[in-house]
Amino acid sequence: MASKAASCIFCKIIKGDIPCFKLFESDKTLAFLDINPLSRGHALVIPKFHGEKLTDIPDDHLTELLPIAKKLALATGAAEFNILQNNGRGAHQEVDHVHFHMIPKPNKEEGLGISWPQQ
Ligand code: DGP
Repeated sequence: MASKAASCIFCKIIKGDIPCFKLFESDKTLAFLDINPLSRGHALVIPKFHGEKLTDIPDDHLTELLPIAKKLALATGAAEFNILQNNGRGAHQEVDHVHFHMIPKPNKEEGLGISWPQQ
């Protein structure tokens, strides 16, 4: 697992070796904007613990992920959004480090009034 973590793009983002637009950070969790967004505000929430699939991550490294995804969804003001978490190539996982997508759907009338929370 250690050698895979060394070449993992999200581990490099966690270490600061690759830049990202950071939305939230704690000792166990990082959230940042997706480089290839499906909508404005498309965010990724990841555990700092490296694991390819959800089943590889200890429970105590998972506890913040959904609350942070929820907080980011609320911060976008989007009335509708998707939370996605892919495991394995057949399930459309491209990056082998567990991540939750938070993908807002723009509000039909108001657009997406994003005001990101401070850390
Ligand atoms: P998935 O198919 O669930 O593994 O989605 C991986 C997502 O990761 C995809 O939407 C694009 C995003 N991504 C890949 N590389 C980078 C990167 O270097 N920076 C950021 N911010 N996002 C990335």
